[in-house]
Amino acid sequence: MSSSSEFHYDAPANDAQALRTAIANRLVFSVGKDPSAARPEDWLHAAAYAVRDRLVERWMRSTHAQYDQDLKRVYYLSMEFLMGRAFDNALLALGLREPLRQALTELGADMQVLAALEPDAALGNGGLGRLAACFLDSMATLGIAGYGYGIRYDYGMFRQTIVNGQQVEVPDDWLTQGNPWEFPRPEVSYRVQFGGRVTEQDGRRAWVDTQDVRAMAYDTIVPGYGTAATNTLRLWSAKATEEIDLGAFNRGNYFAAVEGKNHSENVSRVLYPDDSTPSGRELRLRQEHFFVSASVQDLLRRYLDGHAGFERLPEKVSIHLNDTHPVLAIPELMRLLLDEHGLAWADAWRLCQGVFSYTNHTLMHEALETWPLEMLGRVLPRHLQIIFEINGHFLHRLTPSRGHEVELMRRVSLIDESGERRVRMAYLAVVGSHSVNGVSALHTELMQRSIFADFAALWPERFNNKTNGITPRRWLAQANPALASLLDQRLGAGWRRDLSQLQSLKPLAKEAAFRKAFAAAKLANKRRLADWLASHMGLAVSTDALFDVQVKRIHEYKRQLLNLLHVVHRYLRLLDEPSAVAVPRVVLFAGKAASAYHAAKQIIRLINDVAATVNADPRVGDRLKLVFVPNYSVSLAEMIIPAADLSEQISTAGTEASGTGNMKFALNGALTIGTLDGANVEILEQVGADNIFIFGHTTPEVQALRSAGYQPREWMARSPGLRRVLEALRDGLFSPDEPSRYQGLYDMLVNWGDHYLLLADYERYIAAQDAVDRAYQDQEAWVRKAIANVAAMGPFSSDRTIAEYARDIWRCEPLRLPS
Ligand code: 26Q
Repeated sequence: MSSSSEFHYDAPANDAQALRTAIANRLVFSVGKDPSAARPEDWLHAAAYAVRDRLVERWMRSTHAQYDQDLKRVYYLSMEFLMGRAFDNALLALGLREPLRQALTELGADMQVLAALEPDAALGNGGLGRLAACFLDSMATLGIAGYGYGIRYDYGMFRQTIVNGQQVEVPDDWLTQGNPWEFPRPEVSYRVQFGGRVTEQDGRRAWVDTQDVRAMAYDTIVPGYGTAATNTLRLWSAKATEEIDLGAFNRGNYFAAVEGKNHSENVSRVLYPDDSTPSGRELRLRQEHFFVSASVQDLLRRYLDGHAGFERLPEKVSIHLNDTHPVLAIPELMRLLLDEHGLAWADAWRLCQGVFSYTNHTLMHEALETWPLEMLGRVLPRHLQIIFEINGHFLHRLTPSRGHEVELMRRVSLIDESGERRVRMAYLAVVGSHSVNGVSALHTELMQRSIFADFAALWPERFNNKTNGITPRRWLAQANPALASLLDQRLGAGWRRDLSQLQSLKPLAKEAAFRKAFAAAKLANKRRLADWLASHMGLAVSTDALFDVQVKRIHEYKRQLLNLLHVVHRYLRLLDEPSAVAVPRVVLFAGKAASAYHAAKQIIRLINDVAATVNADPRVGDRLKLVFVPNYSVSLAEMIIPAADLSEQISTAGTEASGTGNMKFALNGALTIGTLDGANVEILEQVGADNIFIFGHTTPEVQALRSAGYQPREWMARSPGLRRVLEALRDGLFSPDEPSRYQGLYDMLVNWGDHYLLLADYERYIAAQDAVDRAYQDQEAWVRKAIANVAAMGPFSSDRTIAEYARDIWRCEPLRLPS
């Protein structure tokens, strides 16, 4: 082996000629194909390798510099990373889009066509997973030594197909063509233990007779933008030989397919396709422990590589918990420090609290993770012991001087003793961390008044807000080249790294020429989407219509059904009086339903049934089109969002922790129709009331309605229009072949309590939609509002969010890179 002083490699060149040679070499030497035999996928892989080579150089420099500077490292632990495609993102970071396009053209390939062949890395469900991906992008861009740690699922988020109007899940075999972006690291592997029992000798515990799995690392480079700094996403895979029964993958036997082989080797097989409704299955618990144990072992090894003793751990290591899913990292770190490294309890606990921080992403009771003691004790007996001991110390310290201490202890205990005893993972996260944050101002406020009220009273200094953000690289520079190049012409290119520069757009809204160019960019994006709908769905839509878009996971609290009630209302009104509907609309939905979530699946079916009726009705024509785009994904979002005129953010106030789609739409010049929920509140503050359509009950009003005994029937009785719409659904106007199909949805709203208050917000929503129509009729004014939205989005860059995490929570310094 040569020592590093005599080791040389060629820094790869970046001109089109060099890239062309590099692609040709990679095709032959890495893909192993002759150009005459190469399929488009082979060319894509060759190009990906050529691009990756250019990243590796930066990666090595960054990794060395991090080590030399002994920087504090931030470990972002997340069950989900919704990365999407890597190709265009890497090109943007390297500034290679144009030379690579040219190189490929010379080789006879179309870069755009090749790029579209890359499967999304869909290792996440929705907002939480995409946030993790945006955060990685921002950490690299800001030079923070951040590592993502997660699971390399063989099968990511399922592919959604629509058969007879209904969702059918198909496995996402994203790795079958190989993944040119990842580096397998067979030498980086750790033993992860399950089951067994705990022995004690001379006060020292040992966890024995376990079933073990090996976790093997796969690394992906995370490029920073406008810097040579890069980071690493390290995903763990449990190598196994058996395959799950993928034939049996639809609802009902989706879980059965994996559960039958609920063995350790299946642990990294498939992402749980649940959003905000944890399923509580044992395999999920095993997944959580699997990746957390490997990650903690790996980061301790890296720490000990450069430091003797654990004293400086909190100074050199931050471990961030993305929701409660990785919370087992707390007892796992305790276990390693106590049992493997022989630390005393008090020292180990101080270190734990020093390194851990936790983000909460939901307040909904049914979404809070708890695990039955029985299961935890069986799968992770040592961890359960440690959790009991943490609980004992914690409860002991609560001052027993007040009369109600027993009641308080019952409330805050890490163990829920009502019914089947369960561990409350969110409480464990709060007790074991030095920082607990919410993801929008409203959510953080509610978090401290509801689920964590007792803890916020005990430790107010621990709680803080970090309003979410999105990366402007993917969500503007990549997704919206038309607007991006207009911004470059008028503002320069600096907005990509400093989104606050968009403020300078404000005065430009007064300039007719700018408004014209801005409107032209929006139209180009609408055409791009309309062409896609025509070629992929055989659907003709007019780009003159207002594009009204709701794309996100399908969930009752997000109220896609409220949106649909408006569509039905509009349809009926159109039939009554065609001239009353002056603004033509294309209403577009996309989103997946959790495979076991019946109500969400019914909503999808209803959207498709209404679409079939409305789109086929000759009386309607271009005045109303309803579209459900199947298989919503990061890549589809990149095409759909820039084409939107109107962004639907209509969750019941107090339910959506933040939302991040709301930010993506506004950044791309859509106006929001929304409730005062999540980050909508902050979007309103930034854009001003004239540039957004806010409606509906506020959080305190929602609470008041509920505690006064909300009666949805009364709201229906007071609104003949609403009643007509609901009865149309109930009586089968959109399901003539099975008139009672939507009786259940009707009952949920009218007879079973309408938990998310759709009926209470209906009239105000219709009024807000009428206001949208009126505003859209003045196109000049509409474009001014759209520009005002883009101009106000600076604060919603994830660079701002990450800078706040770094300053307030992680207390880390950025990398200094010699250029
Ligand atoms: C837990 C246990 C078992 C199976 C599944 C789960 C599970 C998986 C995913 C529970 C929750 C999730 C996802 C939650 C989520 O995406 N929350 C969203 O987070 C965004 C980023 O902060 C917010 O913007 C959204 O408001 C919030 O809904």
